[in-house]
Amino acid sequence: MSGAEQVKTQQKQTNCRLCSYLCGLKANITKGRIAGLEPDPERYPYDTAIVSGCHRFHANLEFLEHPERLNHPLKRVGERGSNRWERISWEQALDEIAAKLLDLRARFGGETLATAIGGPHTTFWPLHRFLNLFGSPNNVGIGQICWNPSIWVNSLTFGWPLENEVDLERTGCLLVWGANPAESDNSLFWKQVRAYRQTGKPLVVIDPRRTRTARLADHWLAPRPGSDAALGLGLLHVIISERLYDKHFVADWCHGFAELSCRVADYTPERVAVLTGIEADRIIEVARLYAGAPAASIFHGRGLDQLGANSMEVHRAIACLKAVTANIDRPGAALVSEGPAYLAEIDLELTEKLPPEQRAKQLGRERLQLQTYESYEALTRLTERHGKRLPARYLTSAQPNLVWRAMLEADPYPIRALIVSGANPLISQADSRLIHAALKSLDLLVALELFPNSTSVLADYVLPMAGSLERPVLQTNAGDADIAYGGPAAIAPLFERRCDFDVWRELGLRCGQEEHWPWERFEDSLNAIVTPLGYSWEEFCISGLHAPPPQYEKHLDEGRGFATASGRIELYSCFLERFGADPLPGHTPTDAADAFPLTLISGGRKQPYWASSFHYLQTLKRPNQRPTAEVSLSTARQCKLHEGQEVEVATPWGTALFSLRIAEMRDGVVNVDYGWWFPREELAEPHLGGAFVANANTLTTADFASADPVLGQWKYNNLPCRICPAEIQEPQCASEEPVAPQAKENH
Ligand SMILES: Nc1nc2c(c(=O)[nH]1)N[C@H]1C(S)=C(S)[C@@H](COP(=O)(O)OP(=O)(O)OC[C@H]3O[C@@H](n4cnc5c(=O)[nH]c(N)nc54)[C@H](O)[C@@H]3O)O[C@H]1N2
Ligand SMILES: Nc1nc2c(c(=O)[nH]1)N[C@H]1C(S)=C(S)[C@@H](COP(=O)(O)OP(=O)(O)OC[C@H]3O[C@@H](n4cnc5c(=O)[nH]c(N)nc54)[C@H](O)[C@@H]3O)O[C@H]1N2
Ligand code: SF4
Ligand SMILES: [Mo]
Repeated sequence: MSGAEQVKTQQKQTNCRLCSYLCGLKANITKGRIAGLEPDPERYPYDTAIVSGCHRFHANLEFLEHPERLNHPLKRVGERGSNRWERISWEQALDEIAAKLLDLRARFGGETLATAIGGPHTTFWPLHRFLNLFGSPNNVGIGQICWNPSIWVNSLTFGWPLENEVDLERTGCLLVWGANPAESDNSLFWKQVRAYRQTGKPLVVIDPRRTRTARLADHWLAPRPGSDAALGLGLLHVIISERLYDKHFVADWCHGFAELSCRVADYTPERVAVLTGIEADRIIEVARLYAGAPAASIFHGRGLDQLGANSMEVHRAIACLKAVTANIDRPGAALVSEGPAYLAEIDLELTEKLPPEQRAKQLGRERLQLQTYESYEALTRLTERHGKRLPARYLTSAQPNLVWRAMLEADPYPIRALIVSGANPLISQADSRLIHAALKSLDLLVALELFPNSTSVLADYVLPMAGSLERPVLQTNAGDADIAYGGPAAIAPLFERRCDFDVWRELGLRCGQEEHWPWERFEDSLNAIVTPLGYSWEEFCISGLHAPPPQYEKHLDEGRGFATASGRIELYSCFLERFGADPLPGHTPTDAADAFPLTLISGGRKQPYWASSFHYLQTLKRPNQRPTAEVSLSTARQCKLHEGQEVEVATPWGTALFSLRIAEMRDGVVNVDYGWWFPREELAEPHLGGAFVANANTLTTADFASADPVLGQWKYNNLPCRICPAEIQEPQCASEEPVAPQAKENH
């Protein structure tokens, strides 16, 4: 580098924001532009090889400057979905949206506005703050099928959520259950799992597919999808009947051991073998391994959160497994998290400002047992004994199917407006066709987005958001632990892009919420969040991490115990009983459907994509990567299908097309990729970027009537399906490059 160039180049700390790890980076900035990026060895994940080995890290600059990025506010000029827009100013966009919202609220009440969010792409408390102050209980999230079951279960069993991150150095046995960190993590945790395995300690992977994670294991159990709760009860049966549990810990700290023993008495290994398809001996072996280790851990994932009624059940069984073996709050075992020492999300989202009469309008509350404001408040009264409060946002989020139906049918009241932020519901929420009809019926649809997509093309206004490197980031684990990490933007947002915070604040100011938006800039609010820790946002950014060392056996502190009604770990849950749900873990068998003899898993993750994100990026394009449906060799033979063939997967709710891949997995199971659409194809109606071609969610439903009443839980896994050769169809391409799976070219 020449001397002149050195003067001009400035190095700045920043973070990658292309997944929720927020890896620490250093940006080399020349003339206000990022000339290059490198991993920062001083900050998470403290290992430059991990960041360099991440495909998405290398896509950051393409992501920042991609020609398709949204750079200016857009207003629809043609028919909804015609993809014809005019560029307008921010002032005009915000004034018009706020005026429309106020008009709709005057006519239909605050509940007429819904919001839709997705995974942790952005900071969501500003959205909730706006929505609560506006007076609506209608946020559609992904909580129910991503974390909520375990957050609810651990809170009502142990008095607060457990950390899912595992202390791999000190654990003596690791169960990875319904998760595939080889594809979904691919960062520090996956590296630690591999290092753990090299020590020779046992690794059990419970997954119908022999994933890369399962290939690392010395024990791979492949249950029938949806039978995990039965497996959990079977493991408990062995541990209790062989007296492998920790007698002292159970006597001192567990409530309802006799009732649990009674419940699991029927779940003999032989019976569980029939229910799960796993041999009885292997169930016994894993139970002994887990209970016999000095400290053992269970890491669980979305495979268990997306099973309808069985999601709560399996998490209840897992909580009981941890409790009876005393694998709680000890090194190498599950840790009861602390509450945040910084300004907690619950104090930022202002749920207490949502008036009781508006809470009462929560859809489906008469049927739901948990996932209501009433249950949330009852839980909070317990956790407050330990001075902790969970954010309400995901424990009360609306059941999506009821929201889409209220848009279409105005029943029980009309929902006329939707603001989508950090989500692509047409692709990632269940029942894409229903969602499509619902979005088309609205008076106002606004998308806060980085790239045009199948949802945003249906909007009235599209607002351009700042993304990775352009905005500061702070991840607070959804407010359930005393951990925070993040860092500053490398550069100011390009073009007219803005942070999500700015949009919610500006809308708030226009909707009479002035007194509740004291911070002018996003950074000011971040400063307020970290101030209780004793430093400023700028000082926080130096290490970018607040993670005090774990405290163990906190229940032993004078008079503390667990924050439950009994003060002990509730194997038998007084809380569930109070709300009319089964107080003990159980198992709900799946009904067989003759016309759909196979079982669908809709959404095993794959690198380098993240749900529907990143399909624009050339840096991430992999030769031959296409949306696939995977089956075992024997299932392929039975269905007379071969590798690479175009296949149609059908469920009672719809069909989608994939390329067939033969994989090592349970017979009779089909796993399809999720998140697929084709940004290079026609985005206007009716094609919508191929939103109905290879979209796993045309195969799913969140129908409330058949959802589990505890959380309103629907299924993405364990769905009835069939598979057959696809009719070859003509691709519908807007560009030269044909990419849909029907096309023979590779993606
Ligand atoms: N069939 C099936 N469906 C599933 C799942 C499954 O396993 N199977 N998994 C579910 C799970 S666990 C999840 S978390 C969801 C994920 O679903 P979503 O969270 O909806 O994920 P994406 O489809 O990637 O959409 C995220 C959108 O946010 C935009 N975005 C990124 N950063 C920002 C930002 O800073 N601000 C704003 N405003 N927008 C931003 C991206 O451009 C992208 O369009 O999908 C769920 N759906
Ligand atoms: N590359 C990539 N990484 C991601 C994402 C992404 O879209 N792409 N999404 C992010 C998000 S939103 C999340 S929530 C996490 C999820 O992280 P993970 O939970 O690790 O993700 P999945 O790949 O869905 O893993 C679930 C596993 O459960 C298995 N499974 C399915 N049904 C069952 C069942 O009935 N029983 C059992 N025991 N197993 C079952 C599936 O075969 C699959 O291997 O990943 C995050 N990371
Ligand atoms: S995409 Fe890769 S580099 Fe970026 S935060 Fe995630 S793991 Fe880190
Ligand atoms: Mo998720």
